[in-house]
Amino acid sequence: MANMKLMYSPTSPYVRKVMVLAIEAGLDKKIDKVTVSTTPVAPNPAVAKINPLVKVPALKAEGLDLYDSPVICEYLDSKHRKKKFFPAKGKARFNALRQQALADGLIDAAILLRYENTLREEPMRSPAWQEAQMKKIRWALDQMEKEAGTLRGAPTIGHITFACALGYLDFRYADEGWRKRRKKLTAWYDKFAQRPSMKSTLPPG
Ligand SMILES: N[C@@H](CCC(=O)N[C@@H](CS)C(=O)NCC(=O)O)C(=O)O
Repeated sequence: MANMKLMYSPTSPYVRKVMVLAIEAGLDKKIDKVTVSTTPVAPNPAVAKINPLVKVPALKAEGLDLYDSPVICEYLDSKHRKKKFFPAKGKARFNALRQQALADGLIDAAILLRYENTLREEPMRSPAWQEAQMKKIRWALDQMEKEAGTLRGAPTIGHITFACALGYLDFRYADEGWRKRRKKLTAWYDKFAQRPSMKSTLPPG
């Protein structure tokens, strides 16, 4: 298989999901990373060529243009012979997909909030809207704490997405102190974060 081309940003938690899975699967050497910057107010034409939604990650592989992170992760999972990160069927599969959706949803709220705080002009910002996004983050965290005791065994896409979401909160929302009153999730994350795939994809700074 020829090398794949990944539209990449070192600060994107969705890109991090893709890279963590690629490293865990032993596929990272097959990925050429193209570092790009793209935001809703400054869409990057090079990203638009692959993903009309102009978001990263976007992957070019075997003549396919692939986005978004769940699709790219599932594609990569189909390209290795180790234990799969997407369970093949049954409850295990749908639980892992739901956990991915839960943690992706947390990231979505965190990113929207960051765009509001950094890209939208001050007079247009809405405290009620900001608070609503923050509530989603906290509710998602509470659910993740409830599930932390079940996160054992070989990592799934659910585990990887939980970890990337929590890593993003450490990176951009350290003041939120998500670890407070979430002891099980903290213990699970602190261990998972020691994996080489997590350590080598830490966002800069
Ligand atoms: N659902 C997408 C979300 C991707 C996303 O929002 N990426 C951000 C960077 S962290 C982005 O490219 N934003 C640019 C924009 O929203 O225009 C995924 O899972 O890949």
